[in-house]
Amino acid sequence: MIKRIRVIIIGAGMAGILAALKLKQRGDTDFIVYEKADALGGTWKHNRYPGLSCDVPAHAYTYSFAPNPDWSAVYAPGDEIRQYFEAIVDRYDIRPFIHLNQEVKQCEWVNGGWTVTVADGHVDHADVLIAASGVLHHPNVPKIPGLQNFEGPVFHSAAWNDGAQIDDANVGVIGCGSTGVQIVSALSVRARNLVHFCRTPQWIMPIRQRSYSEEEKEGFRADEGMIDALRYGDKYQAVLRRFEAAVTNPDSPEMAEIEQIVRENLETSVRDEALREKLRPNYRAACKRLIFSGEYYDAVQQPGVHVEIGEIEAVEPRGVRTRDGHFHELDTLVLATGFAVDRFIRPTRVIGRNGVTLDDVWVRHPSAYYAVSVPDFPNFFMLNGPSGPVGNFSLIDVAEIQWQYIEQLLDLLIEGRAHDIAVTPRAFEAYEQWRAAEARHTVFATGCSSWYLDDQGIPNTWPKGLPEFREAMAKPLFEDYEIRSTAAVQ
Ligand code: NA7
Repeated sequence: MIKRIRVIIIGAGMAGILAALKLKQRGDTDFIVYEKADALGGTWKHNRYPGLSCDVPAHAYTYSFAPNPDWSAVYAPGDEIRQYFEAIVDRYDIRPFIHLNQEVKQCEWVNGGWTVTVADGHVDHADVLIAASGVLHHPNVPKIPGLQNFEGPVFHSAAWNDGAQIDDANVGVIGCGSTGVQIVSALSVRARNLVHFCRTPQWIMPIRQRSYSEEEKEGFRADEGMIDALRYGDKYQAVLRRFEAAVTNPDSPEMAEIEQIVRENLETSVRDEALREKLRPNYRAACKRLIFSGEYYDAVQQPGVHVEIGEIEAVEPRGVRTRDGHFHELDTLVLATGFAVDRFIRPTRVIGRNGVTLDDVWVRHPSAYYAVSVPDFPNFFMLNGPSGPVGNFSLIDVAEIQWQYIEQLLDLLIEGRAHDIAVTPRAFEAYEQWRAAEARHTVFATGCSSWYLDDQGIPNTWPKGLPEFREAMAKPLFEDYEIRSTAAVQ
């Protein structure tokens, strides 16, 4: 017996678009995508700051089934990635299924199905809920004394203020994650004075950004195999495997190699000894998410660019004062201070069986069985949910692996073999124990602060490489799921 199920997808970023087009291709479900923003693209719609690019090579940060011969550069600029997703939505004809400006406020499991309430008050119903609401989404606005008193424009990197004075202005950038490093690299040739407030210095992996020539793009168009060779060929795959070996075993020769590369980058790129020592981190490479940049060290050695390491004392109406009493007069202040990383689908209220909410289950930190399923939340599946692979992988690869896994669970519903499915509490706990124990051995746990760590300081990440993730996700262990039949529900 085939049942036509209805699926609600929350979020029209990379993962939500993936789910939608895959369901459209199957043709055996009804589905709808709710997106709270006024346009699709998720991260690539919200982030528009100068210098934005993806630090995963463009041909690897692409849906596997929709290669793009037209990428302009080895590392694609953010707006080009946004345009790629727009083009995909049209190519797969899923725009009519995407409802913009529709923020989902609450999802509740009632009478064997999901009741979904949207901000405008309308209520929808579905058999299955797919949370594709992103990982790094809610800006972290730092609690720095006096921040609210700054007289010039002050804004978060994910809410870029196009009206703010940058060219020939005095600009401050707080934060030196991937975002702050990209912004500083881009603004170093535009601002009159640029101050990078960097609480904790970062290790920088040098990369060579370059544009693809027209001949190269022509080659990609004529022969998709050339794109595959870049993405799946030995060279790039070997880089990934070496990186995974390093991250999962900090004592490995692969980690020693990374440490040597980033140390050498610092030694050879930064000429002034005092600046070099200021920029030298006191923790292991890749403990924080490794920064990929071929430009940052050059940028901070430009005239008019200054790096302040350490804590900020206070923001004052005309600038920023550091702990040593030094005052930097500024026209514009950019907060590249990262995101609230424990939110996932929240603040949307998700209520599972017996009134249990995600806030209840995630009271310590967000977690999910293989980053996909949570006990007592039947037919609720996440893409890029908590504790998934987050190292310097392509999250598109991760979402595709997760989707083919989720589809196998959907098949049980569509084929009428189940009415609802959720991981059992036992399997969830066993998985979480294994994952956390393994994660303690990764480089992320070697003594630095980062957005990977949970409230206990344990990396809230998949603790192995991508091939292991792919293998583990190839087929669900159905014995780990509570699979209820229609009869049991009625
Ligand atoms: P990240 O990587 O979380 O970096 C945030 C930065 O902001 C980091 O340097 C923080 O310093 C700094 N920060 C946060 N709060 C403060 C306060 N209160 N004072 C000073 N500095 C502060 O975010 P990104 O946006 O750069 O990158 C996020 C991800 O996007 C990245 O990993 C890629 O996946 C893409 P800290 O290191 O905590 O001392």
